[in-house]
Amino acid sequence: MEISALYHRPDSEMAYLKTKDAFQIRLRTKHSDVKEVKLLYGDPYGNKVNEKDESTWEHDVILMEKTFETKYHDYWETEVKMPLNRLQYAFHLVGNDGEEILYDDRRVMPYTEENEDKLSCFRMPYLHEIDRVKTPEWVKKTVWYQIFPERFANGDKTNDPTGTLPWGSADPTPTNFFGGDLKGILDHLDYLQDLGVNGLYLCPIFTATSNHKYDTVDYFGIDPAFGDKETFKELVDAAHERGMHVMLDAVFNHMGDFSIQWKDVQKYGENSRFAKWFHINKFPVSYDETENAEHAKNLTYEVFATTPHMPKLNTANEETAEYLLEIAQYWIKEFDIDAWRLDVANEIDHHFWKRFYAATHELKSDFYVLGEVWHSAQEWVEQEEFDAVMNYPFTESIALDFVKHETTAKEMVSMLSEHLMKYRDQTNEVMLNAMDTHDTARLLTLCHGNKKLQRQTLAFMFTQPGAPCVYYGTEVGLDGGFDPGCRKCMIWDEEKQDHEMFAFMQKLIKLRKDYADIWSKGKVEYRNVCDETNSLEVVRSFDGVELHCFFNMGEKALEAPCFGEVLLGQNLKNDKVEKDGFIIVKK
Ligand code: ARE
Ligand code: CA
Repeated sequence: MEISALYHRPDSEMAYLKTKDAFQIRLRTKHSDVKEVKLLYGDPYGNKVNEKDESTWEHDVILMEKTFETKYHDYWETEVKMPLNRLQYAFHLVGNDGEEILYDDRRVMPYTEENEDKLSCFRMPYLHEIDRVKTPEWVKKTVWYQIFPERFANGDKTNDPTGTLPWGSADPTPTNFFGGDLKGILDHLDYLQDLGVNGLYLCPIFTATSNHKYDTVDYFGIDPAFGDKETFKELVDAAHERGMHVMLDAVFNHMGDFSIQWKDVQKYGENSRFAKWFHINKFPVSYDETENAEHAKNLTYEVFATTPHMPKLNTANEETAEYLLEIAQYWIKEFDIDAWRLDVANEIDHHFWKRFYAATHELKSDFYVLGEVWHSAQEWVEQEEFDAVMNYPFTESIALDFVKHETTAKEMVSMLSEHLMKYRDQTNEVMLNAMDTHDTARLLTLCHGNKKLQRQTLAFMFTQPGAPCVYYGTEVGLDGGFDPGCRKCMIWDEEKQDHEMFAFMQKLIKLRKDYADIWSKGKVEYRNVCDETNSLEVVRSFDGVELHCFFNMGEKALEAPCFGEVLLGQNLKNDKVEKDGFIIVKK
């Protein structure tokens, strides 16, 4: 047995309170190396002295289930309910080579009955509910719709900035405007309700100079080109009436260089009352228009990426932190928003995010905090900083096989499984899954216009743990390359809308909401994964119901009916679909 591949860590995603009385334990072993794993578990104070005056540990034994297999590892899981809120445990493994071992907190021993009484167990000293990672239930039933406000709908021409172009009259550029605003969103809530989405994720709406508003000038103001606070209040209230939640975009890593704070620093240098608000290397601050990595090295102050227009905020400075925390609370107290998406979240200090999480949850206990992190993010979600992150590593793995064919079905399943095992179940359940966003090329363009492939890929994503997010316009056939190409004006001309795609998305979203518990909380199994045909079956099961979904990602398979296509047919009769694609099995 490959003992060096064994991995377990208590009080992490490997051993945690899943619900207030169910304790989840995972063990990692080398792939295809171990035949059986038993968990020995019990009360740390469960030792008894037997008639021979020997101390024996009274414990229970439970067989662990192999739930995920990846290219290099197998994952074994079990759930234990403890009469007392404390637990110690160890693993008894049987290798395919017949070797039997005990694996505990300190060592590996050959398995013998005597050694069972010599265990130095892994320990969860006390399972405090207050320590449990909790995530908001409503997010598990949410299908998000991401809106780039400048390009969704122009509901009020009186607020159009100078130079606004006629809607959809030109390709988007980093600097042009088409007049999208909050009124445009408000006017189309019925449309969104008809589509079926129940979560609105808005890109930044506060006063800023660019068309994307990530260069904030005033966090307490609605950008005049987007409307005013009355309209925003009306929008949030109308969304709530429709059972929709509202998530705003908090851009706290940097401010725009037209902000009064940065203007003051430029004018007064180190005597500015905001001198400590930023990461300044040298006074006076100066920049020229060049935006390149080489230039960034010589900047007198730190910026987002390499753009001198986004000076980086010093969130470790008390006054700055208090200012940002006031903003975080203001939009909850005054407008009742339900969630914040945190821009460039991974580049702001953990200390600030802990304060931010506390400040938001002080006002709403089920508030949702979503970090924009494009890589593994255990350190933020395992403590009270983020509830989840934008699940790019997960969705990019899907695209690697489905869309780019750069990897095989088995490789994709390995990456998806590895990713799921990085997080507690309750965190996976509230991740935000998007095949495309305002920062990536649109899925339809990545599929080279192949709508069948696009539908299959979206359908697959909708069967996974995590709240799906539809990027505006996907449902009507909007395409587009990398930023700014992915920010085209929404298509409102019914003649130009893809109505078949709209109907498909409506059914996919309805299916997701009809079986919300299974998709979000259900057990995940990837079965019949076949590299030759590039196909697989996803089985999701919860509370006695199993959903079997079949996917073909191969070239020829695009002709075969698949889960995505079946949805169009909607042949779900008597628990059995006539066509290959989607079968409901009730135990
Ligand atoms: C745009 C162009 C740039 C150009 C710049 C010129 O994309 O190529 O240099 O304009 O001004 C906002 C605007 C963008 C703008 C950017 C800079 O929306 O249009 O860029 O400001 O002015 C990384 C970060 C991630 C960040 C992306 C963009 O980790 O946090 O880069 N995403 C957020 C927002 C953006 C926003 C900003 C940050 C700035 O979502 O919309 O940009 O507030 C890999 C890496 C990731 C990387 C990702 C995308 O996957 O792993 O770390 O994300 O690629 O590049
Ligand atoms: Ca407008």
